[in-house]
Amino acid sequence: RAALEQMKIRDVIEGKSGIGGKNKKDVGTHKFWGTQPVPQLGEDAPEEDGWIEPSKPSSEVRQEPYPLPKEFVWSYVDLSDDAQLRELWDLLSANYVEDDVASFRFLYSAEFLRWALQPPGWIKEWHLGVRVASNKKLVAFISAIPISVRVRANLLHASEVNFLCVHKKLRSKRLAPVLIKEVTRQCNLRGVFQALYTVGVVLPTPVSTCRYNHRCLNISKLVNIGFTHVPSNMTLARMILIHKVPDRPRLLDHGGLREMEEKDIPQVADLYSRYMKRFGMYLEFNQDEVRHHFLSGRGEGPGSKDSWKKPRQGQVVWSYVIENPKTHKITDFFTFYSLPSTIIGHPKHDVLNAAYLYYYATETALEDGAEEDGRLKKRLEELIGDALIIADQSKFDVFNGLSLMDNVQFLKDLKFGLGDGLLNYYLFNWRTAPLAGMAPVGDVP
Ligand code: MYA
Repeated sequence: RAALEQMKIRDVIEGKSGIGGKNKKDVGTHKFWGTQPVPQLGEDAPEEDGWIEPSKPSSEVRQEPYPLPKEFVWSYVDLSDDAQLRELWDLLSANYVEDDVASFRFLYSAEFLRWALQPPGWIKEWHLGVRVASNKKLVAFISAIPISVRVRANLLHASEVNFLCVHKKLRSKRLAPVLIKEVTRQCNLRGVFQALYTVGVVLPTPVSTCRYNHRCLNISKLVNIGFTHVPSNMTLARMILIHKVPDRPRLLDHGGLREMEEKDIPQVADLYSRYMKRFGMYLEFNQDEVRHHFLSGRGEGPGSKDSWKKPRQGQVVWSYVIENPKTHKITDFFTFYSLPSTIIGHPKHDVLNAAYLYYYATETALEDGAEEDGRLKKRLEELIGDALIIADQSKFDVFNGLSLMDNVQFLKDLKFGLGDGLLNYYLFNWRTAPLAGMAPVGDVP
């Protein structure tokens, strides 16, 4: 069974499963996606990487917004304004992504939305809302943020599109294609002609497909809400025992583990970029972006030696480094973020507190032969094992990780279980052959 599970993970990262699953429509039935500059389903892998439609000067880009049905108007959502941030939160918390059987719905916090949508260089016209003309209620949204994404040999100045949402009462009216075309126009006006996005369903055409894996922490709650079940050969008590993690991070006392600080940014940025070169697709981060993604979402309150025990007020991201005490060199780091879900219609529990593994890097990966002789696996198990302990102390119920980067090295031995969810990665207006191991993108819907 173990071997089978491992094989499933491999199939997924190599793009063999997922694509062509139950969500696949026949080639040619995508009325909208069939008209867009994306590889169509069933197309052969390209011989060379490159754009599908050429870029054009902004004067040649359509100057007027795409028309909406007459009862709606376009509206930029200004997330620096608390009232508008609240409107977006209201829309998403009631209408955003749910699982297949509508048991859970993502519940992004307001702090998370600001963190995800206002990275360095964010553009106000890329936070695009649709309101009802008569009462100004926000009923749909789409966003883009600027990114530099490396895809094999090319560095693309692109956007990352996320938080596409149409109010439940307005579904299936072809509003989503209008939102996508308008955000494309807004990107084009800024000279951006490529985009990256992740979607649970299969559209034309994923560049890679990853599977979610879940490390259960709060077993009683997860069993109670139906997130997981007690296997027939086990009792609940035994399951709790098997999944118990230590109380204190193992690398804390002698291993050099501490919270990341401002002074670590240059070293973390350098380690990140050297480590990421191992993958076929990843985001390039400059130091400002490292600061934003790893430090700015940490909420209120000073850091303390014991902060691993307790989240701060409004904390979105948890970032830790390993510093060699003699040389002061940062040899490793790991980060994870908080993305709760509403538990729909449960009598006792209303929120699932989930942590998501975000970026990590280790010098060990860059040492000769470390992958082959098991050193990399051992180091990653130490690092991510401590991430699990910190998440457990911070009262997360579950810790999620995708089957990408070096994750397959540790997922099984750290007792992650395979989830049902797949996440498809897409590139807009860029052809490249399917990609296996790659880095996570921003946050994942
Ligand atoms: S992924 C998260 C998406 N959001 C949700 O799942 C929240 C809950 N669901 C909804 O709010 C609605 O169901 C949505 C669709 C809004 C998803 N991505 O208006 P419709 C195609 C792309 O009648 P609705 C995220 O945020 C569908 O195949 N296309 O449908 C990343 C069909 O086209 P075709 C999607 O259900 C978003 C058409 O839309 C998606 O009322 C990246 C039907 O339209 C989807 N998730 O609304 C967007 N779902 O007939 C692309 C359905 O051809 C960005 N569809 O099959 C592209 C890059 C743009 C920038 C380029 C810059 C250069």
